[in-house]
Amino acid sequence: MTHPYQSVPVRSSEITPRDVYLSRRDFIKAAGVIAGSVALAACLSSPEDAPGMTDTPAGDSPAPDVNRPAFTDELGDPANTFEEITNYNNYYEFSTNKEAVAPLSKNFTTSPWTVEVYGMVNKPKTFGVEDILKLFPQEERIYRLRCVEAWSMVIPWNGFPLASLLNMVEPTSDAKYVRFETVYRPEEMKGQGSPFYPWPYQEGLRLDEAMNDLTLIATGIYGETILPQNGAPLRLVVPWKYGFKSIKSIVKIELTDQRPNTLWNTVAPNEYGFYANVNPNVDHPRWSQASERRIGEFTRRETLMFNGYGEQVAYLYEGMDLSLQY
Ligand SMILES: Nc1nc2c(c(=O)[nH]1)N[C@H]1C(S)=C(S)[C@@H](COP(=O)(O)O)O[C@H]1N2
Ligand SMILES: [Mo]
Repeated sequence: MTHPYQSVPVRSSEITPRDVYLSRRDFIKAAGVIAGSVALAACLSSPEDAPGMTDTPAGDSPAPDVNRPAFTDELGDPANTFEEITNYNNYYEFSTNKEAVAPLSKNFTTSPWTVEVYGMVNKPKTFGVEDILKLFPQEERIYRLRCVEAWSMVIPWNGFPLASLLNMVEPTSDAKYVRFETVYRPEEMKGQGSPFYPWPYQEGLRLDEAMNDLTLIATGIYGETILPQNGAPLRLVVPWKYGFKSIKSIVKIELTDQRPNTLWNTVAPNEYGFYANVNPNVDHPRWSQASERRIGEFTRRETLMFNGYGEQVAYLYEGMDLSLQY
């Protein structure tokens, strides 16, 4: 086959095999980017690249990144490689160490799997993952993911708009919020043995946020079935909000008139709000949100309001004080 990553732009419909990313990974290892990024306890400690820390150990000279895929988002930002996306993960059910998540989640059971959609709906339904893949046409969406810890990636997801699934169960006029719940399986997810977190992981969106076309249920990455470390078999992706809103390995979706409690808001309400919209003007109490480190890059870049998706989502917050994340 032809090599898709030279100077030729790749159509997003073309699927890229993962082996072509391997050279990129070797490059990263050589440059010490992964090895040098200290994985601190994610959301509760300082950002993984606090001001003053550098990712590149002294002595390594930054080299031009020739292996960057030609896949780009709508801003022209190149996608991160499959290897980056699948080896640097926040997933506290497995580990608070980003590089340990991939090996620890390797044998996680993702089949059979069902998702129960219930609550304030006319047609509650429990979906098997195989039904979901048949019922909803899978699209490719290349989105930026901005973690609240001030690092980011560009990820080519495969999935479908959450709105398609919600429309099928018909929310009643009383429904105002959507609550999501991750599987609770402490035998397989050792992190769920930690008493410091209120397991299972929960998240929530306002119904209109959930219905926005950007809001995705992801089932794949780079055209491949999503791997356990990224939230297999299906996870939420809300690209204009901090990454912790994008809950992984969902088993329950509840329509409700009550604003859901979320794991991070419960653990540290003064640090992690319900809305959690990416906002460079509102600092985290312990670090700045004005800039971020794109995984694989050597200099920081400015963080964009709503992570660059303002045109699509600013209407949701008209009249709200955006300096309040709660
Ligand atoms: N169930 C669950 N979902 C989760 C998390 C988690 O620890 N558990 N971490 C969140 C955080 S903080 C981020 S930044 C993203 C990371 O997604 P990725 O590893 O696929 O890049 O997942 C989010 N979803
Ligand atoms: Mo995050």
